[in-house]
Amino acid sequence: MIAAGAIPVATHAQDDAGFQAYLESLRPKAAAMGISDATLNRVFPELTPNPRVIQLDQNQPGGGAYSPIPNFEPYRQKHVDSARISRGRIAYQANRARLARIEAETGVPEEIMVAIFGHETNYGSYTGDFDLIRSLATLSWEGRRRTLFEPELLATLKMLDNGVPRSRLVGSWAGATGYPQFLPSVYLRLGKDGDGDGKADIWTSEADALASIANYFVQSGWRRGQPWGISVSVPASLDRASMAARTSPTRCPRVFNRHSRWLTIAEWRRLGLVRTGGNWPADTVMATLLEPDGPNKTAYLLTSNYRVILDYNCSNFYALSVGLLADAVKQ
Ligand SMILES: [Ca+2]
Repeated sequence: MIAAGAIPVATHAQDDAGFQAYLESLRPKAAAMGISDATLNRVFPELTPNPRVIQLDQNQPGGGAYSPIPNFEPYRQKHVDSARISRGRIAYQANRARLARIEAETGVPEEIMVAIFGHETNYGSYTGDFDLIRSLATLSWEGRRRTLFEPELLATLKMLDNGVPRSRLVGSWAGATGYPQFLPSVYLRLGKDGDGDGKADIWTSEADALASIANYFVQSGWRRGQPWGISVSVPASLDRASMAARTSPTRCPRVFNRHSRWLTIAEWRRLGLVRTGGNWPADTVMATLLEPDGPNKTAYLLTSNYRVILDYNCSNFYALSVGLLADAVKQ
C-alpha cells in the first residue's frame, strides 16, 4: 500500500527534533529498569519515526461497537483449513517428545500449543519484519496509545540490554514478536527456555516458543484436564433469552457479550443439549454457550480454558479456531 497518509515533508525536521526529545525523556524510566546508558546511546541517535507505523495504527478499526459481527463459518474454513491442519500435524510429530514433557509439567495440551503456533505465525513462516524499537518508539512518541506502547518500548530496550540481538527484535508493526507473537513485556515475564540451552529464543527455537506459550497459558489459569470447549447441538426450543449473561464484562465486551451465563455441564445436558463428536467433560465443569452464527447452526460449550485462549488474543473467532485446529491436529 502507498503511504497516502504519511507525515508531510515540511514537518519532518520538527518531528525528528520532537522525537529525539521524547526518547531522551525516557532515560530515567529506562535507568529505573536497569537499562544501561550504553545501550540507549547506541540505539537512540540513529532512530527515526516510521510514518508507515502511524498510518497502520490509525487505520485500525476503531472498536466498531456497532458494526455487525460476520459469520464464523467462512473464517473457520479459511483458518482451520486442510493445509494448516496438516502442517500442524507435522509440527506436532516433530516435537512430540518435548510437547509431551511440557504437557506433563504444565497441563497445557500439546495440540493447544501447536494450534497457537499455527495461528500466530503459520508455524513460524511469517513473524513480521518491522524493527520493534523503531515501531514502538514511533507509536509511543505519537502518543495516541502511549500508555500501551511506551512500556513495550522500554521492555524491548531491556531485552536488547539483556543481550537479545537487535536483529531478533523484529515483528508486527504493533510490537508482537517471534513464533508466539509475544509483546516484549510478555517475553520478559513469560519467555521460557524449552531446549535447555539457558536462553528463551522464541524466534528460531520451536521448543522455546512452545514452552513459552505453555507458560503463558499456565499464568493465565489453564486448568489441567479440561477441554477448551466442545461442540454441541442445541434444541430449537432452548430459551436463549433466559440464558443471557447477567454480568457486564469489564474487558472486550463485544467478545464476552456473545457468551451465555455459566451453567454446569449437568445443567446443559438437562436442558437437552447433545454432544456432537466426542465425550462430555465431567458434570461439574462450568461452561458458557456460544452460537457464533446464531441459533440452529454450530454451537459450542466453552470452559474457563477458552477464556485463557481469549486472554492470549481477545477474539471469539481466534479462540474458536485455535480450539478447533487443536482438535483437528490431535485427531
Ligand atoms: Ca532455548
